[in-house]
Amino acid sequence: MSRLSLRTLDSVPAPLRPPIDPRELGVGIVHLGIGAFHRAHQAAFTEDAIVAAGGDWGICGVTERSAAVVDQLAPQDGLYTLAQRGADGERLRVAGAVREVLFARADHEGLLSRIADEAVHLITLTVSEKGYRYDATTGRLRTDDPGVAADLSGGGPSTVIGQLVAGLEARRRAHGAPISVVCCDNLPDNGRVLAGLVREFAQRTADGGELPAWIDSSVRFPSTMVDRITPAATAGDRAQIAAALGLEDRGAVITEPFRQWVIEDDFAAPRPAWELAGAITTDDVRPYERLKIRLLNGCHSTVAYLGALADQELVSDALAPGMPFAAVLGELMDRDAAPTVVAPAGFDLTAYEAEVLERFANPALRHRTLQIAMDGSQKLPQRLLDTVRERRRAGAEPVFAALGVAAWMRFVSARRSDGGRELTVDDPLAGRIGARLDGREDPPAVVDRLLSMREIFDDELAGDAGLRALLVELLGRLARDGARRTAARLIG
Ligand code: CS2
Repeated sequence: MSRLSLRTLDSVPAPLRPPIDPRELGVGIVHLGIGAFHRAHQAAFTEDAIVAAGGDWGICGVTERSAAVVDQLAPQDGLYTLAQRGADGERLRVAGAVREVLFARADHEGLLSRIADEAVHLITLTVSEKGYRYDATTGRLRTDDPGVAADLSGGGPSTVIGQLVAGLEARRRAHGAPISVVCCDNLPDNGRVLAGLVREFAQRTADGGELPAWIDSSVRFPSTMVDRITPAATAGDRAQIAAALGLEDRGAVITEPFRQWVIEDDFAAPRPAWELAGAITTDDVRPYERLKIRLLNGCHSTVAYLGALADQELVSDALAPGMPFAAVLGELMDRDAAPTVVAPAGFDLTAYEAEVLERFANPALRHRTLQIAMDGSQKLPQRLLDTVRERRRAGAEPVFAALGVAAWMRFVSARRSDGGRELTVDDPLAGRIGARLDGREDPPAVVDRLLSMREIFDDELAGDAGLRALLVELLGRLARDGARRTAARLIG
């Protein structure tokens, strides 16, 4: 079977072809971290914005950790199929906004010259929580991280922040045209966090040079809230899409119909008319951001650990009727997370909560609990621990958010499901967590040892005796009764 590419595009059924002409599109955006999420989210918004208002907003997608995406997309001239799966079936469309792909580690010069290109006005990022290499409790760069340290001493650059600073310096030297850097990861205050890291790195390397001042005057870092559930595509998905397309597509992406992007309208240079594609522009993203991270992502991580412990491969299975987990997530949102957020004016929180559960239950998505369980140490602080801390300050006992934390503790300490299946801890801190636990599985020891990890739990949480008791109790129940029965009793 031939492969999808510009050459074969004409053989794709007409309604499935991109609504723009990819051949005509110049590159205006450099995107760091071109995984499935970017292709389902910002690339889709960008393509629709081009349809609505034009502009040379083609994307140069940069892959950070492996060349796999280059192997998928370069032979396809950046084309890939977006398969949107909802209750009313599947909608396929070939997406055309990605115009080139490069592997940062293999082509530093290519990356720097793209960032320095005057036709480029935006750098967007989806490099996941761990890509920022920062300490979530202080917002500072982790200079003890070997990659950061190597970049600071003039290597690579191999880290995202190192690449950004090197690219911005190349741009300043070339012509100094303003540019916006848009973080699209699930971090609170993501634009401000990223700006802080870039400034800190620039100050450490530029030695009083002109870069920090140029960044202050010519670069903006708007915050954004992004939302679209995008599970990893499987070989089965690719085979099914190939059958519909009549072409092989190694870059196909599966996603849900829902998509949301809330963007702080603070740009240094032109941008696509994303609002014409449905994005919300605002001067304060924070209410949306907190809401999404604490309700949706907090629930996602909780159902990932509880579901994996209960031998549920898919989120939709864990939330099927008869399972207790949907009710647990409802309580988590209602009782624990919602009281800690201030919803944007006119926002219907009850409808939002119902929609989150409905989206998670979408059986066509086949989202694996283990995919979401990855990188827990990087996700827990903003997804669950901020909620727990705020509820404790208000004198409450956030049982359901604590259950999510306890389920993570059970997951990383037992490393097997209730049915005896092996569970792998895929996390940048996996080694440190394993060393700290040292094989202990008894609840008080597990709770104390994990609470003592300052990379995850701050002093306030670690010193809260009431919280410790709650976690010991919940972890004890998970170990004794299993995730399913523990959840059922809590909602009983
Ligand atoms: C998920 C998110 O993998 C995860 O940790 O919680 O990727 C989630 O699917 C997205 O944030 C939805 O917008």
